[in-house]
Amino acid sequence: MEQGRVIVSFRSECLVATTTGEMVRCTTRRRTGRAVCGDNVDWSGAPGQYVIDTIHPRRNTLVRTDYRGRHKPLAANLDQLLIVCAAEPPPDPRLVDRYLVLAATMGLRPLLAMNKSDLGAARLPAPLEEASRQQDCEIHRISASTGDGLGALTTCLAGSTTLLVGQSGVGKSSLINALVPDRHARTQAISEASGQGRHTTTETTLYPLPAGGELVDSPGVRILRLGHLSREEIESGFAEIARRAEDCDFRDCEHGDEPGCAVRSAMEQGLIHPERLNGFRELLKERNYS
Ligand SMILES: Nc1nc2c(ncn2[C@@H]2O[C@H](COP(=O)(O)OP(=O)(O)O)[C@@H](O)[C@H]2O)c(=O)[nH]1
Ligand SMILES: [Mg+2]
Ligand SMILES: [Zn+2]
Repeated sequence: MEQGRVIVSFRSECLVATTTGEMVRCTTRRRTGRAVCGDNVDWSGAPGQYVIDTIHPRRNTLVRTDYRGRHKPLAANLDQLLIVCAAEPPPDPRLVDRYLVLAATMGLRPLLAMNKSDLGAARLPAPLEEASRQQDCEIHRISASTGDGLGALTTCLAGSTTLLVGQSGVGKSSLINALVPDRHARTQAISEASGQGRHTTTETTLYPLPAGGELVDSPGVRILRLGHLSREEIESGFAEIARRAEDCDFRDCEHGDEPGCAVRSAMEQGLIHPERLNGFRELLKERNYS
C-alpha cells in the first residue's frame, strides 16, 4: 500500500499524485466512499487496476450547496483562501464578505490579491478594506500579466494548500498560468490519464507550485450559497460585529431597529462600516431553517 494525494476526482475514479511525483488513476470502492481533490489516500493494486484503500480523515472540506440545499464535497485539507480581485471588473464587497465567511468557517487563512496592478493603483473600496482589516486578511497587489508582486505571493503560498476564488474576469486563470509554469502540460497529462478529455477543466483541480505549496482551482465555488450556515458561523466572518453583538439587549438581535442594539450604536459612532452591517444582515436573512 502506498500514500498519495488526490489531484482531481470524477464519479468513482480519481487521479492520485504519488510520493515519487507520478500520476496514477485509481478507482474508489463503495466502502471507502468518494475521494475528492486534496484527499490524502492509501492506494494499491496492479497497473490499470489501482484502488483507493483508505481516505485519511479530512481536516476540512469545501462543500458546494446546490439550489436544493444538497451538499457536494469538492475539495479537502485546505489551508488558505486566496480571494482574487481587480480594478476591472470592480470588486464586489458583498462577495468578498461571503468569501471571508467561507474562510472563517473552514478555518482558512484569508489572502486578498488585487490583480492587474499594471492598469494603475486601484483603491480598495472602503468596506472591503475594512473587511480585510477585521479578518486579518493580507493584501497583495499583483499583476498576472507583468509578474509584479508574484514573488511575495509565491512566498505566501509556499508550504500551504490554497484555494483560489474570485469573480469572473479578475484574472484567476491568468494567475494560475503565471504561478504554474507547466500548467498546460499538466492539464493535458490529467486529461490523458483520466480518459475524461476536456471535461477535466471544469473539475476542482490541485496544482503543485514550483516553490512549494499547492493551488486548488474550483470552478464550483463561484456561486456561494451560505444559507445553511448558523448565525455564529456568519459572525465568524464579521469580527467587528460579533464583538459588539454580545452587548445587544436581545440575544437574537438582528441589528435592525431593535432597542438596545450595541451593533447599531457602534455603526452610528463610525466604528462599524454600514456596508459591512448591511452585508451581515443580508446573510442572516438568507439562512434557511430547513
Ligand atoms: N492588464 C491586465 N490584464 C489581466 C491581468 N490578468 C488577467 N488579465 C486579463 O483579464 C481578463 C480575464 O482574465 P482570466 O484569467 O480569464 O480571468 P478569470 O475569469 O478570473 O479566470 C483576460 O483578458 C486577461 O488577459 C493583469 O494582471 N493585467
Ligand atoms: Mg478563468
Ligand atoms: Zn443588535
